[in-house]
Amino acid sequence: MDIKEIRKSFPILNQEVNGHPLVYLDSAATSQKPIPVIEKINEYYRLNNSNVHRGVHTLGTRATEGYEGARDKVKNFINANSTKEIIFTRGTTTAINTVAYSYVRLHLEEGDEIVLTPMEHHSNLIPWQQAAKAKGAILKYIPLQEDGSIRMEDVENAITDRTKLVAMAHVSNVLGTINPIKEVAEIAHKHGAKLIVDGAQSTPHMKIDVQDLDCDFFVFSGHKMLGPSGIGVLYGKQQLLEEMEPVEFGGEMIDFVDLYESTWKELPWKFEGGTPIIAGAIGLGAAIDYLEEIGLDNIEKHEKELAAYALQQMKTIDGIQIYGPENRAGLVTFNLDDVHPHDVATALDSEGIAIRAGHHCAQPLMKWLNVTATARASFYLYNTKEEIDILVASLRKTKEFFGDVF
Ligand code: 7TS
Repeated sequence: MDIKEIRKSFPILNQEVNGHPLVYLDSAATSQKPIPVIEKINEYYRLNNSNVHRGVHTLGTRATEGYEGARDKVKNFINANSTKEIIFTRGTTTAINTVAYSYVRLHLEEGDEIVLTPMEHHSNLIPWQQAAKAKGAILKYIPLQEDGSIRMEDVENAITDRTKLVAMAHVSNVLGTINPIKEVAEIAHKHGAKLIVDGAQSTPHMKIDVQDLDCDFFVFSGHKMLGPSGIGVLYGKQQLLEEMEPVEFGGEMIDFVDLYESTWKELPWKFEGGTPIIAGAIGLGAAIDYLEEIGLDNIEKHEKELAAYALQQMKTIDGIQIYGPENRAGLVTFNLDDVHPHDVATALDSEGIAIRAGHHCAQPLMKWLNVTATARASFYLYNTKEEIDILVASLRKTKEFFGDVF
């Protein structure tokens, strides 16, 4: 993988921020976009813009082909069985809420259990709290080990015949933990439960095969994988999606409408009420082409190397606390002594380094870590070891500065 060449595709990286070359280490929040993605969206609006699935005119046909072509790319990208299983949504959050409102509320009864982990992003937690409250169901949590991983025997203990659903992040956005989804799916299915996987932090960084994982639902966001914001994907096994009622009603998703009764289109369109996210889907398709050209295996390997190097270097900083397991995805979450993470992020920003600070939409996990907030550096295919050296040098400087203040 030629990182220098790759970086040429990301014009945003080639700038100074606060008088320093930009070091962008916040891709877990959102990734930057390569020129082919920007140009594809540009081309769509310049040449092909039209609404889909209705016009018989040429632009309408081009827009429809672009939109449905993107669906086909997504299907191949995650190895789904059929494009009927690929629903375009606004992002991970909307996809999870769709399953919570439609599938889960349909099947959930009083006393049923939903099994989660304490590492979930709020988007994979609050929809289940709300569904459980509405139906009198119970939330159960698989405990975390000290390093932020889960043990299979705890998974075995948590999932029982009363479990209707297991909801789990593939990769934690805070700890970088990579969860054993395939094994969890097997246990869930043994008990007749369904598994929804939050793939927001895995899909951009590793090869996903939903048939191999055998999860029932899998969701992710385009903006974290080089695509535009406002587009995401809900994958569901066809039979489950067939059973489900739409959540949004209106144009585009209907078959026949009468004054008192209506019927829906077939999959996947029954879940895509209103004019869909056409340019977003086309942009996501271009992002998939770009990722596939470089190869997910190469990207994963590069990020693992960066994470291992960052861990090794950051550990040498006096007073640093690093969270998460040794075997992790491409991010490092940490605190620097008593310096507030917002102060760390502000100090780094003054040197052109972008990291995230805060609770990372994982307040229960912050509580478990016994902190109110952390700092997080996250990596992607365009980051380099040199950038990690800059981060580490700047962290040392920050530590010394605040050390003098305290
Ligand atoms: N699930 C996980 C694991 C995430 O990391 C995020 C976003 C979401 C769900 C929600 O995705 P959305 O596209 O619907 O917003 N995570 C982060 C983050 O870590 N920093 O900013 C957003």
